[in-house]
Amino acid sequence: MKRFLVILLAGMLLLSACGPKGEGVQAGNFWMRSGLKDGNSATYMMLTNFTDSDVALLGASSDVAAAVEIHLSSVGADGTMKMEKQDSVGIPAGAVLELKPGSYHIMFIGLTKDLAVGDEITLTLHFDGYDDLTLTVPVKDAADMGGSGMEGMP
Ligand SMILES: [Cu+2]
Repeated sequence: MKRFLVILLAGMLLLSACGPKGEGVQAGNFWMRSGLKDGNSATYMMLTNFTDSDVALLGASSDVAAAVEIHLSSVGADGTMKMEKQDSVGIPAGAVLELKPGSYHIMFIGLTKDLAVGDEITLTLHFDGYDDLTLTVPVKDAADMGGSGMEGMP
């Protein structure tokens, strides 16, 4: 049994050394909140980890903002909404991470141009040990995306 475990472990190390398995991490239902030049905005999506290893989202980049960060919104003890930058977010093997208003989101700080409904932006996601994922994200009206109750809040 012990020998079997050692072989299993060695096999897992070998697989992880060979890079992504299966379909990697896939993004779905992605959209971006409209915004104005020099203002902020956010992108939301569903990230599915199709691998049998935990994967960490380490960050994102885009040329439509001065800075792009992973944030987590939460309601503080005083009832106000706050956002905290995340250095990484883990997606367990086979699990789905939902980035949505009031929770995790990709924050765009200092937009380089106005983003109106119907525009598209390019966003690249960076993962720990897995290939980057580049998305063409449509800009949508948050009110059409079920954002009620969270108006203006990423
Ligand atoms: Cu934020």
